[in-house]
Amino acid sequence: MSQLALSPIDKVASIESKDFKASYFKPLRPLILEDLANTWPALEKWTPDYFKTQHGNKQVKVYDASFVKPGEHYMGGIKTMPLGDYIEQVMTTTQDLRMFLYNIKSEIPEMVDDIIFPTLVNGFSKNFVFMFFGCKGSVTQMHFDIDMSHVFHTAISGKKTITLFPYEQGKNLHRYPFTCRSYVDVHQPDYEHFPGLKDAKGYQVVLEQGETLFIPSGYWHHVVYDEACCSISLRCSNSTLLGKLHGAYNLLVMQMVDRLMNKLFPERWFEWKELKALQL
Ligand SMILES: O=C(O)CCC(=O)C(=O)O
Repeated sequence: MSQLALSPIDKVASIESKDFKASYFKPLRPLILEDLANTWPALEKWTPDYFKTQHGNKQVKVYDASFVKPGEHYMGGIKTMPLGDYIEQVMTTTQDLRMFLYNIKSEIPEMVDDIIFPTLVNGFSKNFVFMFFGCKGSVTQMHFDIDMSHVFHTAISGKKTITLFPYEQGKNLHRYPFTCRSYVDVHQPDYEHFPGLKDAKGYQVVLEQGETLFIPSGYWHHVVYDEACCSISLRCSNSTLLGKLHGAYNLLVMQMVDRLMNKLFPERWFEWKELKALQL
């Protein structure tokens, strides 16, 4: 069976704001920025020892693949544990166990001082600074960010393989209705179950420590943790009225319907979404 059509992503050592806006931000093209985070104190400071000694007692929610399965853990964590214990698991095990969308601004505000907000574009959110952590072997399933923000995703430590598709490829990815999710596995594509994948055109990159990936608004992304990895996502609001309305609809209507239906009829609702997703 043929390979997925995946192109490499442009990489720059540095870029002027006007060039970034013209060539990547406005046309919604992903980019790897090598220098965006190179002066962040976080890169040196956030070692396993730092997390254990400074914030080890902090209770954190952890996630696995049940995040995308119907039932009680759908769109939620599987358990809460001390950060120090989680870091120990990250350092010593291979398994799918992640911290996801952990807002350091509200949870551990002093950590935000270890980050420098970029000046490439305006509109960075200072209130939502999300940290992601994963053991080697963790997977973040294919999705796009529900609020339609642009995302600047920096690997603070470790590396991960990220596969991206533009928003318009949702049909080829068999998007599940009322969600921002797809259940395709880009590393072992099942073309019989998901025939649209044959026509999907995207990008793939191994994001190395210190690099930042610009994920334009609405881009689908699937992440495999090749190593234990800690990263930060800075969000930049969608500046178009249509983008803002789209994000608000997703959050306030689409997500609510999906969560309610999962609560009421988990299996039947999931089966209905799958049926629709497979009807290309
Ligand atoms: O790296 C990850 O595990 C997920 C990142 C992500 O989904 C995001 O930054 O929006």
